[in-house]
Amino acid sequence: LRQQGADEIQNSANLDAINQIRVKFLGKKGPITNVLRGMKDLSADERPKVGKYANQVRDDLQKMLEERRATLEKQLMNARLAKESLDVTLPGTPVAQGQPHVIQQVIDQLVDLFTDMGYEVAVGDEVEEEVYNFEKLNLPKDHPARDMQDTFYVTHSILMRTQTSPMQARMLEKHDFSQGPLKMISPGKVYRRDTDDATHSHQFHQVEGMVVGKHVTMADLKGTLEVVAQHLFGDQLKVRLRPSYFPFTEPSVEADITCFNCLGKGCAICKNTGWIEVLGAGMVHPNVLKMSGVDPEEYGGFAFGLGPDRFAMLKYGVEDIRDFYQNDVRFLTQFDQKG
Ligand code: FA5
Repeated sequence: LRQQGADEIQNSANLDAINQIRVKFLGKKGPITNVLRGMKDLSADERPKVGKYANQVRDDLQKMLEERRATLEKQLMNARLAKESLDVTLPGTPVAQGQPHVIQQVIDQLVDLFTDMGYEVAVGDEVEEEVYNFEKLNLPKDHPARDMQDTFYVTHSILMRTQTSPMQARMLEKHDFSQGPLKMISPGKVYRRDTDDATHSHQFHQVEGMVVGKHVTMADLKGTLEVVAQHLFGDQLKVRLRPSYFPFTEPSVEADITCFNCLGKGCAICKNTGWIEVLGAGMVHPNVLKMSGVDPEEYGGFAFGLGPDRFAMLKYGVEDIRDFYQNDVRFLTQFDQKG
């Protein structure tokens, strides 16, 4: 019986077979149980001998069953490990990495430049009160210059800001001039009911800049703009100021930079003029200072508003502003900082 059990155990192929063998040999209806049950019919002499032997066979079979079970389990585990093993030497699948949008890259460059020059960065809200977007910038209701910036209204007194200039009024109101001049830039999105075309978008970006203190002059404005242009486009570029009109600056100017493409010689980008218009600026209007509680007799300064979308177009030779807003990764990854 022991030999038969041993053979069957040795040949068992899986855990199910082991269980069946256990039931067959050691179960309630199995031969060993039978022998032990029949002990009462044996003589007192035979009983201990038969009992001892039967117990021995049962223990041996039990031990063999356990050993076989352990072996089979180990084989099973090894097979599973082999199947599930990872080849750590396989090259990985490259994961596409994001990057700042090209316009954000231009804004970041400007913010870095100005913070290096001691400007603070003030970020305003895209949803703005009408008084800050217009009235406090010397643009009373019914002023014809409001037509220059066709506006999306949210309610009758709340609007999507048409420019970052409201931050001029907000910062003038907040600034403590006894602590020194106000030097700030304010980048952000603005909205206008412009019809989209190659150089206009209904949503675009501006970077506002303002310096107000004692003895700030137009020469400071020109010098500052020169630094900006040269930082973005190269050392040879010059800035030219042309008279213009904004209600919140007097005098007002528009700034042109030497065409970075032909360096003033004349090409298609600058329509053969050698110059490209990049921003509006001027000396802060005394009315704007007064309305924000700053004495124009004592303090004065300059402000400018530039369009980083247009800067990015110039810098990278992008011919249509709408390309920036279509989120085509094939277009956007061209401006990968890493590449
Ligand atoms: C203004 O918005 C004034 N707030 C700028 C200013 C600030 C003047 C401080 C004086 C002092 P303007 O409407 O020209 O100005 O816009 C400024 C710049 O924004 C333009 O030079 C241009 O680069 C950009 N811009 C204007 N409209 C659009 C548009 N629809 N799409 C893309 N860029 C635009």
